[in-house]
Amino acid sequence: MTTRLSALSDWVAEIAKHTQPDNIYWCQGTDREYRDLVRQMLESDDLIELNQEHYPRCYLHRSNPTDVARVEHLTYVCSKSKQDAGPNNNWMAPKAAKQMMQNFFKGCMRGRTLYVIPYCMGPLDSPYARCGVEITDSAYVAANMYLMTRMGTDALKRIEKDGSFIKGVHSIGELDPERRYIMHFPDELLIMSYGSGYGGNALLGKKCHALRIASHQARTEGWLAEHMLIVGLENPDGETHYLACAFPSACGKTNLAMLIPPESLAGWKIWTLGDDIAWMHLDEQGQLRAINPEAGLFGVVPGTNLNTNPNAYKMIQAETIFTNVAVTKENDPWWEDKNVGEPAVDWQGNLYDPKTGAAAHPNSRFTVSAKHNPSYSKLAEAPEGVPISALIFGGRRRELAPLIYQAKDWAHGVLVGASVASETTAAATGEVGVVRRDPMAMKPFCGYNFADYWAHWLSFSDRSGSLPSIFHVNWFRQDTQGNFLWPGFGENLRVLRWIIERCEKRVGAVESPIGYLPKLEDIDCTGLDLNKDTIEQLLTVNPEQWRVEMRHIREYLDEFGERVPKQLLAEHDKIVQALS
Ligand code: OXD
Ligand code: MN
Repeated sequence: MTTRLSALSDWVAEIAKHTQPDNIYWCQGTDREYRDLVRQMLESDDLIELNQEHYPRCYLHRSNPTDVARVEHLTYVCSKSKQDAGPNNNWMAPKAAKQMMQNFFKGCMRGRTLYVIPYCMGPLDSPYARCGVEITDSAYVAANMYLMTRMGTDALKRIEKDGSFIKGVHSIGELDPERRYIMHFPDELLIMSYGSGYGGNALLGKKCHALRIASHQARTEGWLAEHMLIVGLENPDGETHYLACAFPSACGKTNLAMLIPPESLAGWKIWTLGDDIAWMHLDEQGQLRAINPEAGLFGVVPGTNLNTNPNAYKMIQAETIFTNVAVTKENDPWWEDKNVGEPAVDWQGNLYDPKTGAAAHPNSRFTVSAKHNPSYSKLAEAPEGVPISALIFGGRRRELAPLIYQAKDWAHGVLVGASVASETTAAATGEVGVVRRDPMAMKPFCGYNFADYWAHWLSFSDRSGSLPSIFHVNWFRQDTQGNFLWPGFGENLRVLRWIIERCEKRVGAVESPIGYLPKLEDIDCTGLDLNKDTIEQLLTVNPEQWRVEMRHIREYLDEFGERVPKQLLAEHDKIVQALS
């Protein structure tokens, strides 16, 4: 197969000439092709067959132990000027970056196959979808892209119709951490990634295209590319509201996207549109509408069980690629908090020894098509996307942030988003419990200067009078002994329900300096083991702590200098005044 689009065939020829592969293969995106890729990888030991009776068509991939996570320090945004990339990104001059990458890529595919993967981010017939082509020498990447995106012949047809596409060149290279870089060239709509086979570094449709490059495109074209899950909440009367929610890593995004209503909210249904990325456009009526550009999930495995996320647990019983989990004696996949079975072999393939740490890597992953999610929304394929009723930001804060509050208006909501911060957990390396600023949960993913990004967010209120309300949640408040005050998981629906009632203007609120809070009686806590004091604690604002927080927020905003929108600073001043 090849293409009638010369911009594409010429580019593939140029990359092949430079990288010297033995073969070139154009992916078609058929099930049969996926089976062939799996068979080849079983032969080359890139995949290991798991117990096919217990886990049909499930396989395990073991990464190089130095290549198990995104590498933010090796990820660069190479805009023309350093100021355009902003203090939130690593920057290298485009010419120097390209030269370095060209040197790495020279002849790197000798003895390998070059896969051409045309893909479409978003439903194939959606005006909001955007396409890309990834060139890679990794069959694992091709197989994962099959599960995660709409790829192959149909995507190629759309690319030929559009006449344009994002270019992504990837090679696993030598998997040498010294020769590993993930480079973005937003002005050329180009990604070059070398030396890693790990998801976020290598599956270029996801973080590289759908967030870093797309956020840049979205700014020029007037839309938003966000690190947000999209979920539909259907009430017992059959009415559904859609929410888009941004949380930093380790705040339970996938769990929230697939939540199971608690018994006390029987009759409610949850529909998942996406668990990681939302592309949002204003329609002609000024309604914000979202699509999920992805078609699959690349989720963290440890902690997934029948209590924390029953839908995800069921979804990964078949047709799943596991990366870096442990295995049991029966050759079933195993991970910490699976609550079933015992590990026999750890994620590196060694006999499991508890003294050497976790059996599954803390960042071990599942890749699975979203079709297998029991709560997958039919509207995930709707070309026009879904109308968004509310945007929700959140973070992991032991103290300070109440369980829920609502921003007073759009501009205040943008400040709430820009102020998102979260405490680090044991799942990441480094100190635990340190507060990290992560505006809109986009710190690792915004492809341009955050100051310009906040200005872009603020500009939406000039274009629509019916923007969604903005909220902030914190499921992670703790008492002085370190016990969580709020039960979390499915019970979070009680809070989401208040959000919907606010959107429908069916419930009042209490005004506070930081925004609107629920009246105690408006969060339904029936059946929960929570006393009134705890609920009060969850919903109070401590002015002392907030004054300190506002100082930290201001210091953070000031790091972005003159470019920070005055309107954002004015929103900050308003809160400081209200607190004093
Ligand atoms: C992810 C992340 O993998 O945000 O989705 O790190
Ligand atoms: Mn993510």
